[in-house]
Amino acid sequence: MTGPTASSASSLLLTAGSRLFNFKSGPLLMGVLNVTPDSFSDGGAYLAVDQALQHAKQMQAEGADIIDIGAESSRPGAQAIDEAEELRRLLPVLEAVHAAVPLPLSVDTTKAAVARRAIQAGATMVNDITALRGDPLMAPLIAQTGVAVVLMHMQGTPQTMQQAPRYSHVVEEVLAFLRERVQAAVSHGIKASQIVLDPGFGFGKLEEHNLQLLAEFDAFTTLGYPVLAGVSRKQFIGNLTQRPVQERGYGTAGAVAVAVLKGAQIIRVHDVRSMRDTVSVVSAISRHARSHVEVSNA
Ligand code: HH2
Repeated sequence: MTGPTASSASSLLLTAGSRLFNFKSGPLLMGVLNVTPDSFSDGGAYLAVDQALQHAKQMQAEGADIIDIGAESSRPGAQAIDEAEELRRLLPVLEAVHAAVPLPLSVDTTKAAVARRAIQAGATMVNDITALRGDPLMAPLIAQTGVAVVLMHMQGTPQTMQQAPRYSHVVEEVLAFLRERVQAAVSHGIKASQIVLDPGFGFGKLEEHNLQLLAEFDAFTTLGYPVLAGVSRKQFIGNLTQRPVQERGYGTAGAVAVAVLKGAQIIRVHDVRSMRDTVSVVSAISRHARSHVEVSNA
């Protein structure tokens, strides 16, 4: 199955409520705003509304295109929280950011009730790490509201996913999963133009799996949907660089560069300023390489 405009990555479209993204000026940068006490790299830093708002404004100033707000950590072994607690953390921040920052807002949640309240408060994208498998009400909600949705691959759940990840062919299996989740989404009335795909770096994957997914990242772009890469500060980068989580910026830049060269359209990052520069340089090289090939083929 292919998406709305599989023939050319440069003609991909994404609709998120009334917003339309065409990726013509390069990949979009999604800045992460975690309003959690326990996220793996920035837990506790932005729990208070004014700190969170300040961080959102800073990410806007540094060149973020989208802000992804999450109130429940999905790090390996994270404690699941209930809907009331997630809303208590999320809504005041989302409302404050929506009022002050004119960027599209994404909500990182697996619960339809949380997504519904977030959409009412201004979110136009739902980043669902279960790819619509976590809550049967999520797919109908996305179809009814017309917001964009990120369908991400994960083997297991955040509580169990890093215990024994196992694949015979990681790229093939993730591709098959994403194709199947697109079918499921479309069967609920979600339009192809609402869908973003994500191979889910670190979600039930060993270092070798993450490296394989990155090395063959272009395989995901052939599905015909925008593809998101979420590599920022992740454990495999820590393993490769022997750096603690706050010192993985250069390692992250290496992985982001590969994802952009191999066609990623949305890059999810914690460090917007440095990754804006990384994405600008690599996507310019990538566009230059493509136009050069087009000219020499003409
Ligand atoms: N990674 C994290 C969370 N959400 N969503 C998508 N679509 N893709 C990802 O790779 C992804 C994601 C983990 O990062 P972070 O939000 O910083 O950590 P935590 O889950 O501990 O809050």
